[in-house]
Amino acid sequence: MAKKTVVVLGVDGYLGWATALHLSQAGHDVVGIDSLVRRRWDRECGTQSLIPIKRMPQRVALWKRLTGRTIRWRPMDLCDARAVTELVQEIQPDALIHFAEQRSAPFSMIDLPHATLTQVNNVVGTLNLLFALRDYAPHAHLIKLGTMGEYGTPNIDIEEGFLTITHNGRQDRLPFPMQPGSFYHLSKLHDSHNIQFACRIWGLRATDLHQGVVYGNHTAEVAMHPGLATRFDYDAIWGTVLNRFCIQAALGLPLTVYGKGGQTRGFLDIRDTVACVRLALEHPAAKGEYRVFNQFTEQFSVKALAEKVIEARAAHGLKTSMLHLPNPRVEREEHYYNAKHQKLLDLGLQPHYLGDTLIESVIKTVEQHAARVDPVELEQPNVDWRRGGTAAWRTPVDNAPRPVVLVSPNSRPRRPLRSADPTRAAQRR
Ligand code: NAD
Ligand code: USQ
Repeated sequence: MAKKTVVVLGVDGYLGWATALHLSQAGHDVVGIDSLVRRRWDRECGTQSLIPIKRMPQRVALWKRLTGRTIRWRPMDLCDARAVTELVQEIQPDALIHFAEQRSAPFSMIDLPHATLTQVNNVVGTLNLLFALRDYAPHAHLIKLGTMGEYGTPNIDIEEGFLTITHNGRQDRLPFPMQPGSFYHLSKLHDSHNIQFACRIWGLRATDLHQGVVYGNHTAEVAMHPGLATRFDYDAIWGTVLNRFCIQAALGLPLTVYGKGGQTRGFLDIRDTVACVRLALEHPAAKGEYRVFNQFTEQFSVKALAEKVIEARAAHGLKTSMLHLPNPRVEREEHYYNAKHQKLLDLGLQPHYLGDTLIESVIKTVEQHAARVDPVELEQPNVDWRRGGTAAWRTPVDNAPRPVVLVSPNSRPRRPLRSADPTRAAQRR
């Protein structure tokens, strides 16, 4: 495979960092871009990665020391049109992998400013890229991280981006009908429309990876050294569901299933995320082509996921419970779900399916960092789709303990814990 010059946008994030390492290790020349805004949003929300992550200059220096490979790190905001244009003009990339967005559905539902921030950051950043590509690198391949959540949960099979429809005796292949479930998911759909339009009118080439929910924290490269760790979110705003369940299980807390738990989603291991991106990179879209790959390997209901975690723990004689909380989101809790995901398999993806070993390895990682856990984050959701953020979503100004907002009739009030308490965490295990 010929070496490519690849710009990874969002390189400081959970998936961007792991992908940059994977592509660098595969011999590609990687330029890493990030505005570090996610670290600022963490400070605003009072959240942090469970696993400590180094600063970008330290991470790339360590990678160089361990492997001799260079990742060219550049701090940059994708919403700065001039900077994006200059970058594309100067680097002349073969491909750009675009992870650099606000990616939390709850964050986008806190209030009007957060919905606006999400859509402006995501849509404007992507538009800046599209115009820079039109003017300075029209042959470059844009690989954009979209989301399975763009489709919603229709009562028909979900295809990979397009659906052939016969209507009044005529037939056409049209974009699959979309029903996103948050202002964040809507921002991804707006991006998809803009990218598809740019491919059609300017002849750009793009792959929209409609990715499911990612779990896990190890890839071959990340595992080389603790200083190469990628971030791992577990809180109620940024933490994704399986990562949260593993942390709750590790601390002996109940697994927080929202509503009935029949909500079904596509899931994948982070090792498959980096493999899928590499497959898309090494098999580019044609000129003028906008293609969609559904990027997940298995589908589960939230309740089935919780049961898997409970079983994995039971195998070690540990009892874990499940707590059904009133659903803070407006989403179907029992529905049909059958999403196609063939195209990446056809390109050679060899999936890592979810098993007890993975759950146990995540739980082991959690145990190593248990002292950093803020249990309040694991108890109750702090953003409601109907009412927005509760008083508990942001960092308290005086750094006093945050009140625990109780929304479940089954749970008893707990003493609020603001900062990590190693003794209590150890007692829970
Ligand atoms: P993340 O928050 O860990 O990383 C995103 C990175 O992008 C952060 O480092 C942030 O600072 C940066 N960023 C955001 N806006 C920027 C801007 N305007 N300019 C420059 N940098 C900016 O998120 P993640 O979990 O790594 O997700 C990456 C992408 O994958 C997102 O687009 C997300 O929508 C998509 N995705 C993630 C998941 C998942 O389960 N994590 C699933 C499906 C899709
Ligand atoms: N859920 C629970 N309990 C929890 C947390 C979540 O039951 O403690 C449920 C939610 O109600 C939802 C499902 O789990 O039905 C998934 O929630 P999530 O927070 O894991 O994922 P989501 O908000 O959909 O967002 C994540 C990423 C986002 C990405 C998306 C892929 O944060 O960037 O786009 O997964 S997808 O879900 O396919 O759209």
